[in-house]
Amino acid sequence: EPFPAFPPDFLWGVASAAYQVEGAVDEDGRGRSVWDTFCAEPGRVEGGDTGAVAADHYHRFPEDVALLRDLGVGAYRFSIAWPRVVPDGAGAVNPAGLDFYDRLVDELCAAGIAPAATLFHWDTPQALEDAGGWLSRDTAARFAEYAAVVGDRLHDRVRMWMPLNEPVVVTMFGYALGQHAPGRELGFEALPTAHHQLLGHGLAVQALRAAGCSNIGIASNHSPVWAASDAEEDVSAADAYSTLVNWLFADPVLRGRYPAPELAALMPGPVVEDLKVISTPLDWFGINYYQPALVGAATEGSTPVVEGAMLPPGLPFEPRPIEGYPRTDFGWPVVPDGLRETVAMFTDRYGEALPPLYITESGCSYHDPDPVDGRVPDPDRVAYHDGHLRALARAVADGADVRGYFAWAATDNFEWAAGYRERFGLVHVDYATQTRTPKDSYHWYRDVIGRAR
Ligand code: GCO
Repeated sequence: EPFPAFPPDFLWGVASAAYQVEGAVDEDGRGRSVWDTFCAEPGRVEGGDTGAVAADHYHRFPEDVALLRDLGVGAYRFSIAWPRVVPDGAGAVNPAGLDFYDRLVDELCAAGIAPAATLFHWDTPQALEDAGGWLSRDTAARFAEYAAVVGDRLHDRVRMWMPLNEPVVVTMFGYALGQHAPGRELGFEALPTAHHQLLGHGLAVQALRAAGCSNIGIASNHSPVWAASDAEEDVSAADAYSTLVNWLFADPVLRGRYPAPELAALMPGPVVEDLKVISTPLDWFGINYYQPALVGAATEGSTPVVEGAMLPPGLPFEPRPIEGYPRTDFGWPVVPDGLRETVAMFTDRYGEALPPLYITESGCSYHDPDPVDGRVPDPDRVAYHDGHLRALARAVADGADVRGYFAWAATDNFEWAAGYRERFGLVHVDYATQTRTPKDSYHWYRDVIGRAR
């Protein structure tokens, strides 16, 4: 099958996040974030790895932008570290922190690449966490203040804005299960962090608009939830799971309501009024997709686990392993059609209320060989993106309005609790020397982009 055609103005991009690539955690007045704290706690991150140096992007961004220019991407999705800009999360702004993003954005513009900025990719300022973090309603207001500061400085050059990245992961892994910073294990008591992030999102959208920013969306991760069987209890378990991981976050933004009254009832504050803010219309909606979920009814005596985290007891559902597909070296099943299915699930559910979509992330980790003669063969990564782009083309052919695809990730980087073992980049990073080597997937993606032009 020949590689499919995409609409002529389709946006080809790559993505990254501040804590995963920047390093320089103690430089130029950056405050501490919850990830600095989490990484310092023994046993939290594989191999004791931390983001203290990461891919040293803070110092090497000109080299990284040059690689992006040669790749030919139309846009680069990066995140702004809140603790660089507002070190304590509230109060004084750190001019040196803002200056860094100013330089990065200028470098991108000079390379003809549209800057696409995420405001929160999980690095909550530690001082705010100490005051309750996303369990506290105040954090939403502080987030909007920070958004206003960034918007004021960069509105003239940043072309796409995303206040939040993957709020479900922060709630589930950060506060409910404890696999991510801040490492809380609150179970369902973590639900207020969903509401407060969503409120922060809505307030930040308004603050960005007021600062003159346009083209505002969200990067939210979603996946089809397959029922383990046709049995009624499995189907309703899968529905319950999808309600929690998909619709709890998308419905408030796109419909201005929670997917179930039982969930709305668990949310703090003036929920009905907040939902008006949360559903402030967006210019587009961004989906991060990695893998589907397979879910069945809870079985007696089992201990359901999601990505290494034990779920609290008493849940009506349990995730099951997906068999019959290849797996990445991270152990994730490779299911390209799940991307088409995810897009279809959004178009079906929201119809006319759905703004244009972007795929704000998709990617895979393979434990690539070290470079030899300037080459890193990564055929499985090429196959991953090839398969997912073909699936996306089917979604577009079915009528979905998808405007772009951001491969995760530009370079190898710090993969959260998995540390540096997992490599998602199109560009290999030798962490001992910080040498960058474009992998075969980089050259493949450059050809795809080149042909599409
Ligand atoms: C994100 C992502 C990235 C991860 C990627 C691979 O959630 O936006 O978590 O930060 O590195 O998804 O796990």
